[in-house]
Amino acid sequence: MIDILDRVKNKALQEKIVTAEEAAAFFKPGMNVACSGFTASGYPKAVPLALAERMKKEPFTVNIWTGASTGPELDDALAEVHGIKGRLPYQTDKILRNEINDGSVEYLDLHLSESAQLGRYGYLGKVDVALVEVCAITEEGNLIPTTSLGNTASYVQQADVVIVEVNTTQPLELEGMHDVYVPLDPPNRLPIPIVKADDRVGTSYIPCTPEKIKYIVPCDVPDHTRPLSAIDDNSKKMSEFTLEFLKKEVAAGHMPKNLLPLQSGVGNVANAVMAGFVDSDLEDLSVYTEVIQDGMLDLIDAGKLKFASGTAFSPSPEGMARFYKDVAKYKKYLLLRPEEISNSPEVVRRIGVIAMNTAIEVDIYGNVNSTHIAGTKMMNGIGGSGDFARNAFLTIFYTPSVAKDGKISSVVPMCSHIDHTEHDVDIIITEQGIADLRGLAPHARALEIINNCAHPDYRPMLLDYYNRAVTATKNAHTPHILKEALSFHERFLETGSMR
Ligand code: 0RQ
Repeated sequence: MIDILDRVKNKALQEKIVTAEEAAAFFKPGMNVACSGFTASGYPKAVPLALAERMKKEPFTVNIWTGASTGPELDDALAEVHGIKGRLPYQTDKILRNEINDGSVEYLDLHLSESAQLGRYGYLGKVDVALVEVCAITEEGNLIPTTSLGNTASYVQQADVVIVEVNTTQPLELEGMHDVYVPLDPPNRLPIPIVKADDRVGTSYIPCTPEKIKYIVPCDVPDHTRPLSAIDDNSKKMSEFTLEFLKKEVAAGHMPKNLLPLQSGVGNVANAVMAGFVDSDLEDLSVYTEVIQDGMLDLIDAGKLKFASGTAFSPSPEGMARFYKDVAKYKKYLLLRPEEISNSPEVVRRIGVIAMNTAIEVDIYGNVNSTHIAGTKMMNGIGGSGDFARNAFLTIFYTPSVAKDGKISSVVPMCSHIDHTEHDVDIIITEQGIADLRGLAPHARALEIINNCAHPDYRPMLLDYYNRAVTATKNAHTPHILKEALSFHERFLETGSMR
């Protein structure tokens, strides 16, 4: 108890300390619950776990808004008791995914940079309660965030009622690692004055008043971040292609020797690409991204990182332990911002980000599907990939050329769902090679993608489709045979293989 009293600096607020069960009793069916959290970092844990217990005895549902995906104590626990009615703006949880795909959860898959603004305008309904994890509460009632910022500042701003979880496993040294800036809404919005990754433009806390705080709940459950998986051969090849390509860009004078600020997605390929940077002779790198992972700590330790700005700090459990051991050292290089700022199209375009994200499938003209399996089943969501892809200086998408043991080609005639259009995509990289689409019209794009990125097992089928489409359309601008454009997917659904 001593620890939590140290962390709640306002004496009057200490009266509001309750158990997770007492706080969970506050929730009513249909409430919009706006939570902190982005990836498995900085999300509330004790109250959702207690709420899930309550829902087991007394079934009801609420709507859960967050920054992005969260950890199992929130999404998994509530989905398991069928406690989620609506969910936004991103998720990665298996149970929740099944409920989204069987129609029992209504999922709003939103560009992350826009989700806070949609909330502020009331398009999503009213925030009934903001449920946020913090490190500490200041004398004034302001909130010191933990390992992510996400949409928390905007949710707290909108809420009349705030329930705060003070997580005693999060070190107090996290204070100072955040830069909280919530833009004004149009027509009063001003330029966001960030011109490089380490620029600070806001406060180190989330503004809040003691009156808004309804309950304070101690929590001793740590972030449940994901372990790193071993880098597979395909991801390693894609990482090597990336490094070779970026070196050529430097040699051609398209970017400085230390590149431009990097954004990388999450997952196997992203980890491999970051590992490639650590092993390279590149120096003085800067990162303007969403999720800061182990690779950034490795870059710091290797003396190659100037600065990394993100909205979530989400390394593996080993990476988190490494960070907690020396917060003071790593803090000099890392900063967390609201996702409205980390993913801001204005900033991403200004500073010239190199965006590196993973696709589910790409088509022969360079359209990208990041979200849907066979056009219908939601995987995770668009996340921040669209914020970066459209606005980056250089937009790279990765995918292994085949999925499901070669039964699926990730290069298809036409994507079964499109998240990023051909206009947004500069480079496609698979383990087969790299397609540079910049300056190419559709016919040349198709040949570049098929010849460099498709798996040899599928290359002849894709070339055959393209050639027949050229003939059938008499050389039209973007040749397609519409009744065959999804034939690869149909064949997979009927026979279990695209071959
Ligand atoms: O299925 O889970 O059953 O094994 O899709 O694919 O290869 O494990 O790759 O974990 O990196 O995820 C695009 C989903 C890739 C992710 C996506 C199947 C495959 C596997 C996962 P299993 P992998 P990853 C930053 C930016 C959108 C959001 C984003 C994502 C599963 O990167 O969600 O970019 N991106 N955010 O077998 C059928 C295909 C398939 C396929 C793969 N063509 N057809 N199944 N799979 N390709 C982060 C944030 O915004 C927070």
